[in-house]
Amino acid sequence: MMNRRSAIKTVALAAGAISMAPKFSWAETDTAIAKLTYPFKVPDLGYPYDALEPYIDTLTMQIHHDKHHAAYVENLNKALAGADPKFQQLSLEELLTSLDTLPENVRTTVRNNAGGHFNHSLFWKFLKKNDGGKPTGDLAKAIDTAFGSFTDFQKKFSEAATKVFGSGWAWLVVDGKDLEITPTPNQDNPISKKDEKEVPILGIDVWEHSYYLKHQNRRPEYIAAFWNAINWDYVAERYAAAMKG
Ligand code: MN3
Repeated sequence: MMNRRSAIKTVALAAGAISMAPKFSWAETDTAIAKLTYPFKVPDLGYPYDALEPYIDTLTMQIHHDKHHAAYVENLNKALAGADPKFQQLSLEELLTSLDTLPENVRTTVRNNAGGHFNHSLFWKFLKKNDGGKPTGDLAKAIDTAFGSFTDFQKKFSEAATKVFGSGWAWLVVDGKDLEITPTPNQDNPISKKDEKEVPILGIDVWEHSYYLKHQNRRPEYIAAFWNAINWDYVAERYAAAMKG
């Protein structure tokens, strides 16, 4: 049995392991989301449920935000409530960049639900009705450089989103100074990758809960509609911040 002294030592070692986890420096514009701490709350959508009609329907937005996102937040809080208090002090970003330092009994729950909370908090901000609008300025230039043209980028991103097997996300990330498209399974976020330093600047949720009510099994139809509901100003802000970071 562990005596008090070795128990304290174990805690100190674990704390040391956390501070040694690779530090991910998040862009300034994202501080609000990345630096959130326990107890987590579902953020306001920031616009009415019907703001994205007809591209993303009102009922889907309502259930997606109020039920699905809320469930991730609730499950994350529950997992952390039962964990060592020092893990309650980690920000959302710190949790997701040091998953392997978390106790095994909460690691998967935190991975799925901190991921779900982070991804969805970003997702609501990625969305704004644009009626076919396109990126401009430096972001537009970077997309042309990386993918040939905006049309080629749309094609590649849509393809990546279509191909995600089961539930997951497709992301546009800044890796170093380059733009790349990368999928993640489940609620994983690119910031958790150990061998890459990717900053997600745009992402599409391709879990069925994000399109099934309107599009049933027709994921490509939802992906086509998504292009009319991207907040390019926010994506450009994230791009600029990631290039500075
Ligand atoms: Mn979702």
